[in-house]
Amino acid sequence: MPRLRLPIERIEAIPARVPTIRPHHLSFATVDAMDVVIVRVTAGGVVGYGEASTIGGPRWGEESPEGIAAIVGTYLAEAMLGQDAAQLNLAEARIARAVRGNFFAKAALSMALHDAVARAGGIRLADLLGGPQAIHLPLAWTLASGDTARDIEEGERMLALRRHRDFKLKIGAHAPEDDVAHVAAIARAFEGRASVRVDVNQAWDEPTAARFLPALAGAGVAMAEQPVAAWNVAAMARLQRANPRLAIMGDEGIATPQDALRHVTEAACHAVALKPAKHGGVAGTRAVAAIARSAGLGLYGGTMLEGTIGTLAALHLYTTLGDHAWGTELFGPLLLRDTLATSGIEFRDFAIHLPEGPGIGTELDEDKLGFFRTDRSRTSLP
Ligand code: MUC
Ligand code: MG
Repeated sequence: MPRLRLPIERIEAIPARVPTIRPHHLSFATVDAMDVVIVRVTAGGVVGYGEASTIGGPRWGEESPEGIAAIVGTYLAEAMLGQDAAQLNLAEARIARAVRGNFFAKAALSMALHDAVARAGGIRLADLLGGPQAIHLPLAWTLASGDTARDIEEGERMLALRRHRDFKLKIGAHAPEDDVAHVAAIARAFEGRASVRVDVNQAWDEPTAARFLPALAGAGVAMAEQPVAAWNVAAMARLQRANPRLAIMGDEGIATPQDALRHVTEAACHAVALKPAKHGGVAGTRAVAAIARSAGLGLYGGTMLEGTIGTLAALHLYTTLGDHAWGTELFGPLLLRDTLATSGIEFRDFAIHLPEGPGIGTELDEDKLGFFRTDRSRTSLP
């Protein structure tokens, strides 16, 4: 039986910086541009794309755009050039062994290989993964303008556009009393029309979380993401036990399958934010999702605010995983002022829609990449 052979001929990692439509305020940084690394792989003459992004450089996690580009372009390229991309299980195992950690870099290459193989077969990435269980997924939006009135106005616009009816609020940068007042005002404004969740991005210690999570639950918040430090799984468990009305979601604390197992065995959360970047690619994401699902934890299709390429790769993957109890937040391209892809994504009816392939279903816009790339001076306008 002949089989597909796709020897990897070229691996490129290109850093780029794309401005956001407004400053995005998180507990640890305010972001007005997203740093992304586009990975382009050529295998058997077929080109596939992947993307890694960081939020505020190495501040959300340990990896920086410069580091990602160096890891992909040097160490992962050395390990993978000449290997058969079509042997995806072997390829992912080799990537995992080639360097320690560096999950964002590994994920971008994993996505690009999967995209190339799907394109070579003329099918969607989701079909390569066994086929989607849904062709659209619920789409949350993050209200993080830094101002309560502006957030309410932005939320009203999203509802009127029928784009989002789940809002995640970024808190933790201000006094907790002020954060709770901010969240309560927004929850009141959207009561009965939209859900409100919060993401503390590790900013609180356990006593602060113990004191203020009940107030958030009382204001109508149904889910609180990573209220305490990623390492503090024991505190997550105590907080979850003390706040049964609230789903505590693990994000920064759940990268590897072992992290997921630990959260399960310690009953440390009711929900898990998936992010291919955190999990090192397709195989890692599926492993974490399987553990979470087996333990009855709700899945959330998370984002690192990637542009169109990374967002599409995550979307194809998430559609194959079954029910996402908390929906997705794959809105990255909507927060960016421009795109590095030749086509957009369909965002409508409060959902993100799976495109037709092949692969992820779009192409890299070389002119835009030429304009936004940060590794050489700009030569032309987009
Ligand atoms: C995070 O921690 O979840 C996802 C959405 C958003 O606004 O920030 C990210 C990161
Ligand atoms: Mg988060």
